[in-house]
Formats: sequence, structure tokens, C-alpha cells
Amino acid sequence: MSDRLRIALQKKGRLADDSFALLKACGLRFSVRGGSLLVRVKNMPIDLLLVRDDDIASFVSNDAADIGIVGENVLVEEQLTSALDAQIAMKLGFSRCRLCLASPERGSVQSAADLSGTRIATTYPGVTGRFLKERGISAKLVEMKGAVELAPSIGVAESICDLVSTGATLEANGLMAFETILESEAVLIRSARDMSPEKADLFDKLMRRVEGVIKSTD
Ligand code: PRT
Ligand code: ZN
Repeated sequence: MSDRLRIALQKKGRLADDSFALLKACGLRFSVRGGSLLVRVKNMPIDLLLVRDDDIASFVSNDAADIGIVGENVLVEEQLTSALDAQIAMKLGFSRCRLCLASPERGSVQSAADLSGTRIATTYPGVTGRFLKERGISAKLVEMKGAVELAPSIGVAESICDLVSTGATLEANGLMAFETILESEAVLIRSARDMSPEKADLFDKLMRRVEGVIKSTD
């Protein structure tokens, strides 16, 4: 890879704006307008790789980027379901949400104790499966790519395990959260591999700035 520190970021979505704002507050000068996937930081030897959030941890793990910003929920899920060589360098405090088990208000599942022998729809089979294993619960995971909140009403599952922030989506679908299985926020990740001395210096400098910005906005 090049000598420039490469940071993988979400191009568009719930992580993107706060990630850009954090790096700008750290003094990085760049413009993400236009469709470019690789954006050059004007005043430092840093490039930004703008991608889907689902690719960030694997890019960091596979040396396509040195560091990245991703939801802890996505990182933990990928750590559990694929061999990932990426670790949390710092928690960032934005894009907070909870991965929750939820079910219809008057359905057969009202708590974790009712889950045995039922079906749970989720896009997070790794984290949900870990929870079931820890609790010794035997339930079937129904993997979905999206619209998980519809699963109980269409008869695909008795409950769901999905991300919640305000709770409005659950409420709109007549669902109630009965258990939080993971608290999540945006995290800065890096690979476990050694960086060149130049990159390591730049990374340390950036980390100190990120820390300063996070402290000043607490
Ligand atoms: O296009 P790309 O693949 O990059 O983005 P994406 O659509 O996969 O992800 P995006 O941008 O929606 O979310 C990115 C990250 O933001 C997630 O991985 C979480 O770490 C974090 N985040 C924070 C959330 C939410 N809050 C959130 N509320 N991600 C998703 N949601 C969804 C949730 O899945 C549910 O459908 O919002 C709905 C619930 O929201 P409430 O407010 O109604 O409870
Ligand atoms: Zn995604």
C-alpha cells in the first residue's frame, strides 16, 4: 500500500456525516463532494476510502485501508462470522444504537425465557447466536437482509433481533423490545499488523487529535 495513511469511511448513511465532521475537527482538509471513492486529504498524507459500511472492517483487515470508522455492531458481527484481523482503537461516541430482541406486543414471546423452539429473524446471526448460546437457548435464526421488523407480521418468525435507536420503527410495527443484547457506537478500528514507522507516527498524532476532539465535545 502507499505511504499515505488510508482511512475507510462510510460514503453515505448514519455514520458518514459524523465521521467526516470528526476528521475535519481533527484538522484534516478535504471535500467529499462528487462521486469519488478515494479522496485526498489536502494538508496531510492521508487518503479517505469512501465505501459501504459493510466493507470497512474487511478492508482494514485485508490491508486495503489502515484504519476505519464503523459501527461496533457491524465489527462484532463480522468478528463472530468471519476471520477478521481488525480491532477497536477508540470508541467515538456517535451513531449510538442497541441491538435488541423484540416481539409483537401480545405474541407468544414476551421475554428471553420464551424463545426456546421459536424463530428469530435478524441480520445479525453472529451476535444473536452468541447470546442464545450464552443463555443456553435453542431457537432458529432466520437470516434476513433487511425489513426485519416485518418478519412477525408476515409469519416468518415469532420475534426479531434488530438495531433500535429511537424505537419509532418497533412501535410503528407493533413490536416491543424485551432484551438488549449489544450496545453499539461508532468505533475507530485498525488492523493488528504493524504500520511503517511514518504511518505509525501519523496514526498516533491522529489518535491524539481524535481524543482531544471527543473530550471537548463530551
Ligand atoms: O449503505 P451502507 O451499507 O453503507 O449503510 P447501511 O444502510 O447498512 O447502514 P446505516 O447507514 O443505516 O447505519 C450505519 C450504522 O449506524 C449501523 O451499523 C449502526 O452502527 C448505526 N445506527 C445507529 C443505526 C441506527 N442507529 C438505526 N436506527 N443503524 C440502523 N438503524 C436502523 C435499524 O436497523 C432500524 O431499521 O433504523 C431503524 C430503527 O431506528 P429507530 O430510530 O426507529 O429505532
Ligand atoms: Zn450496510
